[in-house]
Amino acid sequence: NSIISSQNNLIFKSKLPDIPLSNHLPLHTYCFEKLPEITDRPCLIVASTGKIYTYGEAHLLSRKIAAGMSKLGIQKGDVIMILLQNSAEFVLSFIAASMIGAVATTANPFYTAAELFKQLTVCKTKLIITQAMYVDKLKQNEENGEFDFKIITVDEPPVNCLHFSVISEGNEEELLEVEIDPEDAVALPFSSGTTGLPKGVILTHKSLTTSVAQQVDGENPNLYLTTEDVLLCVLPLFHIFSLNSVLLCALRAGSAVLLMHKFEIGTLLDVIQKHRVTVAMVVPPLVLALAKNPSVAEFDLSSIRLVLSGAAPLGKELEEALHNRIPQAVLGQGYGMTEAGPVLSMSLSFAKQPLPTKSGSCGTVVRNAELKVLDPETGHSLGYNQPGEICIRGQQIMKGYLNDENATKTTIDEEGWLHTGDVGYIDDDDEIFIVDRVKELIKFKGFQVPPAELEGLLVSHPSIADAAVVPQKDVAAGEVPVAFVVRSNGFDLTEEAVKEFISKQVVFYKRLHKVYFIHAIPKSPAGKILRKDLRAKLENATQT
Ligand code: 4UV
Repeated sequence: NSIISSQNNLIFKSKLPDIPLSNHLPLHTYCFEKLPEITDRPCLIVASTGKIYTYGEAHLLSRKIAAGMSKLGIQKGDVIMILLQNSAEFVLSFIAASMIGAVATTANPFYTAAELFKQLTVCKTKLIITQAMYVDKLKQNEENGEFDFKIITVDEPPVNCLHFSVISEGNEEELLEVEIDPEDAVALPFSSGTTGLPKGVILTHKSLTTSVAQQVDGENPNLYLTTEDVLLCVLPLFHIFSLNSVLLCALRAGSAVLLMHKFEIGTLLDVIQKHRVTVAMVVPPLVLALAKNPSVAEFDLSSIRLVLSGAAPLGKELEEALHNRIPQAVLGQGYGMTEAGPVLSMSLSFAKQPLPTKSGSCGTVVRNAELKVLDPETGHSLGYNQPGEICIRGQQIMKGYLNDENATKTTIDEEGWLHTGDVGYIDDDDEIFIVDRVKELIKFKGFQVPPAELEGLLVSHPSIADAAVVPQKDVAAGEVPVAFVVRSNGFDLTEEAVKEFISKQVVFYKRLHKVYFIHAIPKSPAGKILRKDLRAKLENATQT
């Protein structure tokens, strides 16, 4: 067993030995370290057009874009926003930003203008790379706020916007070397973490190179990828799961990345068959589609050797149903959290020398990291088979939240432990099982729905006195947000009106699925919403 006792802490480690980390390197240097050996291998495959970029081409184009960004005035430490579906432009811009020491913040292109406004305000973005159809939302913000950003579109640019060629036709010979410290930020995804509103998560070059190394480096990598692999990249790259475990891991290993800009089951099956996808990173709703959709039987999925599910709990029955569909593939889970860099654990069935794993487990803690399970009552760390809050420590975790010292302090304690807000236990074989979540977060198909954001919107309604938003279990989405609402005057406000009020202001997956009117929101003496009570109320309501 891999438990050690130190200073009153019971600490779990990987069953794989620690490895030397190359985390002194800037992210782009680390990812393209083996470039000379793989220059002509496919790096990016654009599913919609069939266009292939070799490693050599991808690297050269990134250098051109980096030079182009510099010429536009982007400097070390500046934040650029990538507001795109999965595409070659997304990938190349991300790498280019790293090359000049800039920081890429990513956002969902489907966000409303108001949702984007918050992220733009916090980040002070200098440049936004997007598509013409999203420019209106950005322009609305330009009028509202004190912004000073340039907009580049990958398609025909609207007025006052530039075309992507302005940067992609940069002269790589003019690219100046910038000094990059491993502690410099490179990515700035947004996450609400354990409480409150979405915050900028500072991931440094060191965080991401460490996380990728923990997965794919070493003699016996935890996630064994080769230059022959073709990875399915259908999960959005603006979320850290796809960015890290699909894109960056693939680049480091020299595998090909098959970019799909959206999920549609027919197209997905078609491109898996056509491009002989070997590795599929998925979320549970995708497992459901692959396991249950009748059209799956019409396609040849025999190339798939590995399916990694993450971002939300995967039920045993679903895992078994998928196994029946693609019996040759190894199935398992990864467990991540944006703030954790992001990967905490991964199935050892994906290792070069695989170990047997159990259905329902989220794998074993990654190497070069420490994990402990905290008793929420006593604050003591727990041993095998006892559920508590999962905490992780290692060089991969975030540096902190952008401009939010308080939230950083409540998430990473003085000893460097990051508290996840997830409840789980470690079984006798060192496998992690997540059983509950003590944080506020709701996950709709793996997407973050921060209750505090919806509560803020609800109480801004003139007829709402108080509100609380909690998750309700849902077969297709895992969880959906539902609201408890206290009306402020009379009983005129209807469920429909509340739902509509919210849906106008948020991206589709944050929409309320049900509204319950109550007289008062249960709160602790300190004024905290008693979410557990509300969740219990829901369970009773749905059982009867
Ligand atoms: O911050 P976030 O949206 O981050 C993620 C990241 C997921 C992964 C998964 C596998 C990878 O290899 C990887 O690179 C990234 O989802 O949400 C974090 C919360 O999502 C829940 C849990 O509550 C986290 O704190 N979650 C994530 N993975 C799992 C999960 C899982 N396998 N099982 C249950 N819950």
